[in-house]
Amino acid sequence: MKFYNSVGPNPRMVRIFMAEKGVTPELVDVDLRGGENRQSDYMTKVNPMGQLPALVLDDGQVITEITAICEYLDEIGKGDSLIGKDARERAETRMWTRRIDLHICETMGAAFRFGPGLKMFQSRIHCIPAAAEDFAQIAQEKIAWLNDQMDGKEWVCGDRFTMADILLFAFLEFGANVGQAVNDNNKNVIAWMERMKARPSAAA
Ligand SMILES: N[C@@H](CCC(=O)N[C@@H](CS)C(=O)NCC(=O)O)C(=O)O
Repeated sequence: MKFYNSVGPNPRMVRIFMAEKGVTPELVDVDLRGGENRQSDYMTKVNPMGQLPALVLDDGQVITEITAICEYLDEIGKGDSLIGKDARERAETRMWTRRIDLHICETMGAAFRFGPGLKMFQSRIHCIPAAAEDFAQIAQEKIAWLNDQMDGKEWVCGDRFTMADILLFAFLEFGANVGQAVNDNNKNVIAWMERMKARPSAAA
């Protein structure tokens, strides 16, 4: 198995997931800043979306989109499932994962690509620089909403550590590095961040 890796929160999310599940594929580093992922070689052979990461199985099948990659790794990796042991748990994990993905990761990512990352992204995707600040604000509003939802909970899904935690963590740490740090008022999220940082997988 090969994992096409780069800088950025999406590959990191999967690296953390792999560390939790004891999966160690061969890593292939791709020069994202230099735009290697937008060259025809990568787009025709690996991911026609031109993004990272990508997981290439031994039979050549390519899996992209981080939550899909993690769903696959969850089934082949070691230990307890990070999605859930039954239909009810899996639905809960996917509900939170989708909420976090749509409302926090996507808005935070757009704020970065249209703002501080504009120079790199303007030749790659349709950018709306005037929307950067609004997307950053929406991300913060949703983090505040999530903070209320986290009251009394150890992890996003209560006492179960899941894929939803890993997704949120990778993006909130990314946000902190690009001018979108979590507001200090969000005490539940800040305390949860410390629990996440204490896990060995946070080094991935
Ligand atoms: N929806 C994709 C998002 C992947 C993504 O946006 N990856 C970023 C790296 S964090 C990327 O490839 N950026 C460079 C580019 O778009 O040229 C996923 O779930 O994997």
